[in-house]
This record gives sequence, C-alpha cells and structure tokens, in this order.
Amino acid sequence: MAETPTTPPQATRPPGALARAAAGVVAAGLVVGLGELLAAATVPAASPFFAVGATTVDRAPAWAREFAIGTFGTADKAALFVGMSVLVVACAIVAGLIERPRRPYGGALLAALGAVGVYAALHRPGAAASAAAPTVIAVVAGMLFLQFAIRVLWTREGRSSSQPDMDRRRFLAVLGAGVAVAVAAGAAGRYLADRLAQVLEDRGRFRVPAAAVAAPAVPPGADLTTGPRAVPGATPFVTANRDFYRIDTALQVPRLTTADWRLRIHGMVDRETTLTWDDLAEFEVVERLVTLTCVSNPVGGDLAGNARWTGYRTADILDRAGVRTDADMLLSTSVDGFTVGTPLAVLRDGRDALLAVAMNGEPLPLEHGYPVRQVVPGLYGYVSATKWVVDWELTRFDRAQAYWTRRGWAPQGPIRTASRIDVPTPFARLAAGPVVVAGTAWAQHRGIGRVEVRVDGGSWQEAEPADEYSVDTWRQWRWVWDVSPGDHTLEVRAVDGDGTVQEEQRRPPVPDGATGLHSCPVTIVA
Ligand SMILES: Nc1nc2c(c(=O)[nH]1)N[C@H]1C(S)=C(S)[C@@H](COP(=O)(O)O)O[C@H]1N2
Ligand SMILES: [Mo]
Repeated sequence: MAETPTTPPQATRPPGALARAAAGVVAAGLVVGLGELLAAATVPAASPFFAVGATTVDRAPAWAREFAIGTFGTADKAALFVGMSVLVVACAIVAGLIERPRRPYGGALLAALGAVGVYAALHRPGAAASAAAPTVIAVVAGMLFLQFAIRVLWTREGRSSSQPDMDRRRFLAVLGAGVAVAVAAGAAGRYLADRLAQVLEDRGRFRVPAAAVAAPAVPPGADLTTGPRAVPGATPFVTANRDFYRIDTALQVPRLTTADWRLRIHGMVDRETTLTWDDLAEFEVVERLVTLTCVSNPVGGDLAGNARWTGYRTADILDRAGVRTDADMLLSTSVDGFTVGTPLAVLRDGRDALLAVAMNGEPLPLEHGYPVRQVVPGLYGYVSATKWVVDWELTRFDRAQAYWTRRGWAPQGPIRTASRIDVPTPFARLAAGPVVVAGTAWAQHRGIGRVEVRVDGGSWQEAEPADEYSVDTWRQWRWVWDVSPGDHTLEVRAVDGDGTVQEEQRRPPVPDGATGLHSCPVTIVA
C-alpha cells in the first residue's frame, strides 16, 4: 500500500533491509565504476576488478584452472568475472546491512574489499606505487556514499516526519545519483580501456617506414659511455625512449589510431588540405638525430633528451598546401587541444624540421605523441614539438597566441646555450688525484664550439669535447682534474658554434629559458 501523509512514521524500526542493501550495492558499484574509470585514465593495469581477476588467474592452482576451462571452455574468463561480481554484490549487501550512521562498519567491509584490489594492482607486473591510487580513491568515494545514503535513510525512518513520501524520494534520489555516477564511470572506463587496447594494437601493427635519407651513424667518439675515453656515469648520447623526459599538459595520454588520424592544414594557404595516414607515404622519409629541450629545464636539469626521429619534412608538407607569403606562424594543435606557435621562417630555413612517426626506430611511444608529433631542431618544445598533432593553421604572430604564450611565456623560443655537469654528482666525496669530470652541452642548430670548466671561481679551462655529431644534437665533454683534498665547487660553461658564450647570470625559466651556470660542489678526501 502506498504511503500517504496520513500514515504514521515508523519511528521505532530501523530502516528497511532492502533499502540498506540497495545502498550497499550502489556504494560497491561506485567503487568498481570509479576504480575502472580512474585506472583507465591513468594506469590501466591498476583497475581493481581486472587486477583481481588477472591475479586470480595467475595464482590459481593448476587443477582449478583446468576445472574452469573444462567446465566453462572459452567462457572461463567470463565465468570468473561473473563469480567475482556475485561475490562483490554479496559483500555489498552485507556492507549495506551493517552500516550505521557514524558507525561505518559497511564502509570497513568495502575497505577490506578494496585492500584486495590494491594488493592485486600493486602486484601486477611492473606496477608502481601509484597503481594503488585508483582503488583507494574509489573506495573512499564508495565509503562516503554509503555513510551519506544510510544517514538519509535513518533520518527518514527515525524522526516523526510529516512527509515520509518526500523523505523516500530523497533517498531514492541519492540512490539514483549513485547508480548514474557508477554506471557512467564504469562505461567511460570501459570505453577508455577499449580505446587504449585499439591504439596499442594499432601501434603493434605499425611498421616504421624505411628512411630514404638515413641519419649518419653515431661515431663512437661522440658518446662518452663507450670507447677508450668512456666515463662511468656519463649520459648516453642517444636517450632510450623509456628514459626520455616527458612534458605535456595531458591528464590522460591521448589515444589516437593511425586510422583516425587526420592532419587538417588551413588558414593562410593556397589549398586547404586534409592528410590521412596513407597520404604521408607521398613524402620522402627522413631520419635525423635531434636533441629536444624543455624551456622549463632548470640550470643543470634533465629535461633534455636526444633521439633518432623518423618522419617527413615539415617543409615538404607545407609546400603541398602552399603557404601564403604574409603568414609567419604555424599554429599546430594536438588532438587534446594543446596549441603551439612555431615561426615559419625556422620551419623553412632548411633545417630538419620533421613530422615524426618514429623515435629511435620504434613507433612513437603513446606518451611521446603516437602516432605523429613535430620535431624542430633549435626550438624549445613548447613552441615546436607538438605531440598527437592533428591541425595546422597558417597564421601570424600578431593574430594568434599558443597555449604557453597566453600564459606568459615568450612567443618565440630559441634554445639557449646550456651546459651541465653529469659526473661527478653534487656533494660526491671523491679520492684525491686525477678526477674525471664529464657532462653535456647543447645549443641546438648553432652547435657547441667549446666547453670550459672552472674550479672555485678560478680561471676557465678548456674541457676536452667529444666528437660533434651535428649542430642539432647535444655534445658531450670531459675534463681531467688533478685535485688536492678539500671542498671544491666545479662550474661549467659552453660557447656555441657562433662563438657566443653561455649567459652566466642566473635567471629562472620563465619566460624564455633559464640562464646561469651549473655548479657542482664536491668534497675531495685524502
Ligand atoms: N600535445 C602536446 N604536445 C606537447 C606538449 C603538450 O603539453 N601537449 N608539451 C610540449 C613541451 S613543453 C615539450 S618540452 C615537449 C616534450 O616532449 P616529450 O614529452 O616527448 O619529451 O613536448 C611538447 N609537445
Ligand atoms: Mo617544454
């Protein structure tokens, strides 16, 4: 019978078991749904539900696995997930039934379930501590929801309300909102996870095109990690993809397949053009080593990396669209809406500006721009190195502003001459005698002319440069120091290929790159 305002409220009985159980199930649904979404957006293997499933499969004894395959055949994974779901729902019902206002017994049960998810996520191959985050956040959200829903229920049943219908509606609204969020989060999480699977499959199939113009080989004399002049601890000349610094505004790495990729070229052009992936095959494939640097790199910092890039000349692609003479900026946009403004003069002065599809012989890693990114020797990344690029607008610096320029960074960003001491490390304690000091220096597209070192503010002494690979890559150096015991400070400076000495005055990265000398205090013991 429907409750009417004249029905006396049931003040003495606890809220109905069905309502409490429903609150528990919705709370658990929130944990699973939010966990799914947070994991899919960050570390997919950290999804609590799937991590537990995968761990169960990995740890199940052989007889259990054989039983499952024998009983369910190819549906064995589906059977596992159904079994897990039944278990979760059962726990959720119990959680709802035992939760009390200000006594989160049910929440504790959810936390215990969550602990299983965290354990599984942390024990997936290669998992970092951050793999715990999606589950922890989702469990806290589920616990808060359960407390809130139960409090609403108790309020409804516990006071002598004159409006029980309204209180019931309030509880149903809370429940409904929980269901909506749980379902939306779960669906979004599944979508993102599927999308990632598609992109990984696409990347797995991708064959790096053979270069018509190959990059010259790296002479052994350019790399201080090998050869007779090798220095233990030196920075490798070519940075491995997994060690390459990563900087971007993407909360979630964009997931773009080659099939979905388009490059729309418009604005001040003669022919508006939209390139598909297959259209790229018309352009000559070029391979180049280029050192990228972030404008935010502090003096002595490691936001610089050197890789072998394979791709197509930016200039060739621009020529196809026909750039109008009054345009001076290429405004590029990534699939997630990040923008970069690059001076056209730089892109067309003959340097190897590329639309790169491969990094060190591999398809671009997702976080470095898969399937396509820009690489421009000589410019900081924020004005040149658009990852996941999908749109090129030809425009003018007096009309358009890109992402970081709008936030106070300089519109043009040529890389400043910089040098770094990599060996020894700061505050090292070293034995007296000859000490080998080594490091890196860069002044992309001008090249490094020489590198100098000084001790305790004394006179500059010329370091021994490694072989130069090209003006677009960093250059290594070493210096043998015959030193006596005590505390000392090493400093380094570079002189670029034009003969300009590195700026010594210390300034922060904003607005156009840090300046100042890298110094390294060390203690020499007798
Ligand atoms: N789509 C996109 N591309 C981007 C960025 C970004 O935030 N989003 N950051 C730029 C910056 S500031 C730098 S320094 C380089 C870094 O490239 P990497 O992460 O491959 O080292 O990417 C550039 N390209
Ligand atoms: Mo950057």
